[in-house]
Amino acid sequence: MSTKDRVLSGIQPTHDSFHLGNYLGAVKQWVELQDSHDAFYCVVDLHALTTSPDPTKFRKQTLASVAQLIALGLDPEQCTLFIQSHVPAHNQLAWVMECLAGFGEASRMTQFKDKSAKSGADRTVVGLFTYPMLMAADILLYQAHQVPVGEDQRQHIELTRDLAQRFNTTYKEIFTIPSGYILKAGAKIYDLQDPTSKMSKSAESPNGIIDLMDAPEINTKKIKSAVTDTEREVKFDEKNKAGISNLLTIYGALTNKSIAESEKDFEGKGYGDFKTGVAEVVVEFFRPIRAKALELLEDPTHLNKILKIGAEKAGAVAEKTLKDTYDAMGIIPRA
Ligand code: AQP
Repeated sequence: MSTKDRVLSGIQPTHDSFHLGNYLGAVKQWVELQDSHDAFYCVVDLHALTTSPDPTKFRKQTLASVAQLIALGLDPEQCTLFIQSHVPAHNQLAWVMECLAGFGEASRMTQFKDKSAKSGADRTVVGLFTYPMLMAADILLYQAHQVPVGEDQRQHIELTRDLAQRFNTTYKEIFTIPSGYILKAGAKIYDLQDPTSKMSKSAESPNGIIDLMDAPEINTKKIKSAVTDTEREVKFDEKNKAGISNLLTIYGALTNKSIAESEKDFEGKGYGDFKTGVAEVVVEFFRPIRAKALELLEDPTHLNKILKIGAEKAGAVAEKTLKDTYDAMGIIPRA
């Protein structure tokens, strides 16, 4: 067994492409952590069912998500890459988590409150309410020490910690208590058209989202049309210059420069030149990744082989935790 600390994270296959927020907030850290940690990463298709996806599109998006993760730098030899539904223990432990979580604490999850407020109570599925308990199961099954996610997931990680602690004190010390691995810079990338809202796959308009699978011209146009302010100086000031600050964060994260260095690159330059500079960096960063993802998608057999190995490795760890959990709760194993 590996002596390295373990990490786990997941991403939903809800769209044809991941966006820049998914990459900078989460996947960039996944790639970095796969060498130093025993890393488990999954495409959380069961979570995505809360969005009632079209079955034909969903199949494609799930495989496209796997291809993008590999193209972004996940190495299936270094990490365990799998699809959540291929390991049934996720659903099984989720039920245990649902029986531990209080209705009140689940009702306080802001992601549920925001999303259900958007679609209205009648169109909100129960799965959206129980989503954080499935996420807790994802994490706890693998005894993850760290969970690399964006800022929007902080509350779900806190709930996971509470549930793990509650289980451990009520029954037996089964679960590792995980911590969020949330960076300061890049943990929240904002919509280019509304730089006070997070860049989000489900935003009403696609104009503020940079999708990694989009053609370079589309992303260049979106960056050049990003909302800024009436001033002239390229300076980081989240309160008064949200749009410029967001672009500086993106530029710095993709070039591995600090905010001060990024500001310096555009000293004395206007917003037009700045946007052109950011667009070039984004487009050149994603160009080879998009090409690699498209190439991988031409060979689904190869991707499925990777996923089979991933599911076997993940299943072995998950089943052991589930067995220990059931045992601690007094559930009799099948003879
Ligand atoms: N804007 C963001 N900035 C930083 N990190 C972000 N993440 C998502 N948006 C941002 C991080 O991406 C990872 C995968 O999240 P997910 O599969 O839950 O993605 P999502 O929530 O479907 O992505 P969206 O775009 O935010 O979708 P909707 O609109 O459905 O809510 C997570 O680690 C997340 O923190």
